[in-house]
Amino acid sequence: MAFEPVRNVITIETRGCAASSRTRWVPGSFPPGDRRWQTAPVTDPFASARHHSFASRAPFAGVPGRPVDDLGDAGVVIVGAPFDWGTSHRPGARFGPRAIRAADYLSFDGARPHLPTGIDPLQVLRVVDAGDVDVVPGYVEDSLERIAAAVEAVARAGAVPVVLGGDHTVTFPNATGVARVHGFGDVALVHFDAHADTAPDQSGRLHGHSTPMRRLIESGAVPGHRFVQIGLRGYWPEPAVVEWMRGQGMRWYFMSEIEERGLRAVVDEAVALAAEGAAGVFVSVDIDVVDPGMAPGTGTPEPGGLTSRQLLDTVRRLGRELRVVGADVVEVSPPYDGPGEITAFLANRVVLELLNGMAERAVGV
Ligand SMILES: [Mn+2]
Repeated sequence: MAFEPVRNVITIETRGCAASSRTRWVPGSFPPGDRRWQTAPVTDPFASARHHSFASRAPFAGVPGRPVDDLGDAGVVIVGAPFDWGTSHRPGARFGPRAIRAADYLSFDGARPHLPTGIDPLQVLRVVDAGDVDVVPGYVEDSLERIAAAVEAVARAGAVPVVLGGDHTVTFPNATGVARVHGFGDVALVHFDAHADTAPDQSGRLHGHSTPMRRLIESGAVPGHRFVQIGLRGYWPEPAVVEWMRGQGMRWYFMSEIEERGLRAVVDEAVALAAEGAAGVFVSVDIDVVDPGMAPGTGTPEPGGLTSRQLLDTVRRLGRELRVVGADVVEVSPPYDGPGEITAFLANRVVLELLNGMAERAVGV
């Protein structure tokens, strides 16, 4: 064995936070239940911040904090996945969950009545925040397993997980966790991105932010014909990969097609495709779908994207028109953000607008 940790800090301090079921007691350390290293209530969902300086310290919009193993009657659960060791270019998305939660000028009171509708999605959907998954920096597969376990626990409790990334690698465990509950192969995935994220491998390895959609298709969690991708552009992936995507029955809308046909017509079609025969829909928003002029704080910026207004309206519409069973907002990299935290503010509103659409659906407006 290469090394043996002498203290059991992680196991004790994270009990009750997002992925505690995956932590294990290490022989030679303090035994389970030993409270010597415990300085916070075991149910604190933000305990992860005690040993990860990049983890979140406070809940989204001031909603109640609840650990994933004690969610009560929550309808939607915010979960942070501060993971960026799957990036191919600029890192920093590990700071995303904290930045998205912090980018907010309103009261920290768990209330967000929407101006156009008067509906408060945080109340209607009984939104709580489970803090950040206790990831393992540098260890890709351990971290992805913990994220999948946390998301699965939320879905199994009957709630909708909304995951704050993190680089896009996390959509593999996110959608897998949801599919474990709602049915492998039965969940559709609406994917906003400049990139298809369907590479066969990244640097010869299975997991990275260029491969999650490929892994989901190959594992059967989300089959190709249940994919709808919106906003693709630029110079990646290569034609052979696009050919593979076509063979899987994936559907995608390039920015050029959106410009030509108009966003409304494209989303009409996307909604119909995603709804067809699916038990529910997972909405994955890579913030780089938006033009880097409005969302510069991201790992692989690609000019010529959607406007923030277009993305906000579209996610709200999806929440209203589809049965959303899970979602994530990923690739916010605060170290590269522009003046005024514009990317983090946008991501915060993407979450709220999606929730608004879901709340409108729930109350039937
Ligand atoms: Mn992506």
